[in-house]
Amino acid sequence: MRHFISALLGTLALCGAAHAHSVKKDTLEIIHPHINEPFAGAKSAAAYMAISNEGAQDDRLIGIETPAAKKASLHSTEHASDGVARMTPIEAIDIPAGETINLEPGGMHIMLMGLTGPIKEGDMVPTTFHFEHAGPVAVEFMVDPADGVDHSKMDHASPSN
Ligand SMILES: [Cu+2]
Repeated sequence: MRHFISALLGTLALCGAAHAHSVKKDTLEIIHPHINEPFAGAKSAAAYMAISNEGAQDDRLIGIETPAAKKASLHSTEHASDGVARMTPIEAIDIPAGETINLEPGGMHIMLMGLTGPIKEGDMVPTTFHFEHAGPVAVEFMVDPADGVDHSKMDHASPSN
């Protein structure tokens, strides 16, 4: 199946390893970076993955760029006492040595805001991750089936989101 998708998207391929489910740079591994297909017309989408650091040095994810959105932000989710989950922008995501950090629904995630075009299941969305120590890493988000959550309607702490 992966080969079939790769063949379809061959013209978009940036490099040979880009369609694998994980991306390695030095001792960092970004595992299954993905977006669930957003609703048609959605202005934003959330991306999830796990990032493991098998090295001896702590690292931090400090930013993401993608042509698929006007802005990509790092978000945490805080669960208030009223039961409402609110997402707030964070400066960086720490990836301590020897640990695996999960970016998942209800927790930290990457928010693509101001989508520049439709994102459909099966697409590969190109991005560049910036790590404090490992530097820039080319990563593609795989677009998985819709999860039924209209992320754009979730409560964001900042009105500019
Ligand atoms: Cu968010």
